[in-house]
Amino acid sequence: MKPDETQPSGRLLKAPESFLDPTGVRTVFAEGKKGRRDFIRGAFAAAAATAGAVAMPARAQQPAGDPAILELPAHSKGLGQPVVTDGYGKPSQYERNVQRRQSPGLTQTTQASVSFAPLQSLFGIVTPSGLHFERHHQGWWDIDPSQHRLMLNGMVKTPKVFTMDEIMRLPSVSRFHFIECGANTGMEWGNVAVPTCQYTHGMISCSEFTGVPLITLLEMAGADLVNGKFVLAEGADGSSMTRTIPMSLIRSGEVLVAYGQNGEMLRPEQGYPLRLVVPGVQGVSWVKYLRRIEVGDQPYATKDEAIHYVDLMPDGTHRQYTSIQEVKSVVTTPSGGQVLLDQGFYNITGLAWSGRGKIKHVDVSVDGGRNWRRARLQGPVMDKCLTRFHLDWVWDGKPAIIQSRATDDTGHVQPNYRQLRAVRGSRSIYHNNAIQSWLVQESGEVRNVQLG
Ligand SMILES: Nc1nc2c(c(=O)[nH]1)N[C@H]1C(S)=C(S)[C@@H](COP(=O)(O)O)O[C@H]1N2
Ligand SMILES: [Mo]
Repeated sequence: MKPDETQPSGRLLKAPESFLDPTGVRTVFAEGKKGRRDFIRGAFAAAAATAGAVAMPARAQQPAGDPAILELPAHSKGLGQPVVTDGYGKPSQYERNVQRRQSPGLTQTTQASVSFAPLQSLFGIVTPSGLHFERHHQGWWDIDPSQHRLMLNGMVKTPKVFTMDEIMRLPSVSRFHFIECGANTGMEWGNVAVPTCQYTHGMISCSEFTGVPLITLLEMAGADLVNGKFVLAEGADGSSMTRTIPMSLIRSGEVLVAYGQNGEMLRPEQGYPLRLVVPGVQGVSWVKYLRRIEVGDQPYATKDEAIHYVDLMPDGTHRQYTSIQEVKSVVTTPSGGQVLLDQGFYNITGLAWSGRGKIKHVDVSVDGGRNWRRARLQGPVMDKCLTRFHLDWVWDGKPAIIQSRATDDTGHVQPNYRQLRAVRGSRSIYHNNAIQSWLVQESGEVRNVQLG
């Protein structure tokens, strides 16, 4: 085969660092075509200019903007810090304000049991593990993984007890999914307008989870996958969290026995060393500190699904096992508590998700729902995962009501409050997926408002 003449010969190719040596660069590309040579010469000229960056341009050539750019700060002149070898990397000291927090809308108890993720400060779709929302029914634990065990029993041929080592040597998968507490946005049912999107929607987070499909473990134990229609998942903490999971979800391979979160082991707050990942289903079913899976032929109606996580309907009945988190979205900027400093361009951005599948589209209104524009979805758009959306907006300084309305690929559309209340009444706690409204006031201050 004739060698590609536009490419330099591999034999002569130097390591990238030698590109600072002009003779080296010329030798390497001597055989190349003119265009390529010119490009490299240009790049080299740019590199030389950068190397001489300490020689600042004269003031007369200075571009528009902050003149302080010409003053070299201490960090450009001195020796920086050594590598961090003695600990775990931390965010910048200037990001101290980005924290999970307790809601001002909840009764403060002696031991807090919910913290909300700062959605307004996050980019993309992944929640940094240290900012993942928390919900503990009986506090969290840092369990010794060498002591932790997972038992499989019930309708299985061979009841089994797994150690962490035994689980972690099995074939694993990694998948991005959101987890949302069924009570997320629950305060808004009662028209309690908590101030920021951290408190309205911050009981949601999204991570890459790594683990073993539960179906693999069930098959190893010889589970009866014909008559076994449900499993019971049980946690090892004092709340003895127990939830029924339908076998239909497990058979698809979606439900994971997970130990990994964003490339490392789960955080203790998230159930270290083992948690159930039940994509699309409300957070309570994602049992943390997972210690037991029992296979059965009917739902278990445990305390955690008989008293809690039931929906009070307008006729006074309770709806049970409504576990899917329906299509929902929220604008995270501009959002409650933020201030627009000036008129002009703003990037409206937010998050959308559906427990039924992928986000198909998101519409955004800046006039309280009269007109809608299609937002740009930022890839990747994944199944039962947060999706980031954006919309260009020029604020004219007048009051504006910003809303987002998501549609998923099963055709479900996020309702407004009037539509939601018509079906669900106003005394519920769980599964509020109504359209959120943020009022941008003339002052630029953004407030949480509810449109009827
Ligand atoms: N063992 C155990 N699992 C649990 C809980 C718990 O208190 N104990 N809380 C549940 C609830 S209500 C939710 S919303 C999620 C919260 O998960 P996170 O704390 O990782 O955000 O975990 C669920 N799994
Ligand atoms: Mo929850």
